[in-house]
Amino acid sequence: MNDATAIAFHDLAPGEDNFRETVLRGLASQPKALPCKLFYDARGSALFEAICDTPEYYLTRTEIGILEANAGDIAARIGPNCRLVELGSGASRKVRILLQALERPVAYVPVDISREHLRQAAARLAADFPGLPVIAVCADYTRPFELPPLSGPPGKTVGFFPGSTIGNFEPDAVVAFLKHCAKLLGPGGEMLIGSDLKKSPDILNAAYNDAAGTNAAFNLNLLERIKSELGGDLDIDRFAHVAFYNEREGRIELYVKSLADQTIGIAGRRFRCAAGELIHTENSYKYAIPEFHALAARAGFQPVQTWTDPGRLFSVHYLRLE
Ligand code: AVI
Repeated sequence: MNDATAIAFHDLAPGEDNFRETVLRGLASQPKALPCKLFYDARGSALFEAICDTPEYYLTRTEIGILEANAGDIAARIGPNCRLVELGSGASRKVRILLQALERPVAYVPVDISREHLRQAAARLAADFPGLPVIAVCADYTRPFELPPLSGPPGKTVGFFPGSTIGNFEPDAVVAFLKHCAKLLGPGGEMLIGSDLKKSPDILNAAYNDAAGTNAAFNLNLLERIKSELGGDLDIDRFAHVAFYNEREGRIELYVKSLADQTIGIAGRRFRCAAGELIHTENSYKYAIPEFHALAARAGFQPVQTWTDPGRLFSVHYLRLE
């Protein structure tokens, strides 16, 4: 490691997902469904950042407010000399609130699949926290991987998973993911996880249908990707963004809706879409606090403390492996 920058980069060479195969499989399935991880090309990632700034999407600013208001409390829970491992670290923004409050953190370990993004975010963070070793790991955090050895004085290894990204997993996949985090962090592992709460459908529906159309652009960008990367033969104007809260399932569901009888052509194959047909693109689960605790318990994690905002819009959970 170079002391001037204090950055190490471990490239676990995550396999590229095959966009074409995933799209062909999703459009051939009945009902049609495309996985939400396909949203995040460069434009999709920028559109998601823009969603976070819309007045209707309360999640990001509320979670930041919770972290800021309770940073001292969280830091006291974590204690001195921790190794903080952020899963899907992206721009590494929210973690700064924690790093400022923590007592002598031994290392910050951002884990992300996007190599260049990770390199740049790690460099920016190391520059802003001189003396803090930043050990970047390029890996697909949804699949099993191992952390590099993290030396230094004894302290906890704590996983950080903000943003309610956990809500984009199906509940069984949450349990599988937390079990894999348990293995990654080792005995006594602890986690800090942001999770959106159940609330009035009006607030939820507005968050995913902002007036400026940012969610719509984000969702329809998947069709833009199919057009530009796969030479897809389709007319984006004949599809619309649909998002609504399914109260029975406790989740926002996102779809692109076909506005006409039409076909999508890709690589010599044609997929018929009926007028009104929905192509599923994402679920975003909302958990009441006891529901989230019950899911975590299925993976062996016990709740230690949960923080919310005064409006009880969002929750941040501190969990410990039992
Ligand atoms: C990344 N994830 C937590 C967002 C969410 O709220 O489920 C993705 C998103 N989809 C539409 N708007 C934002």
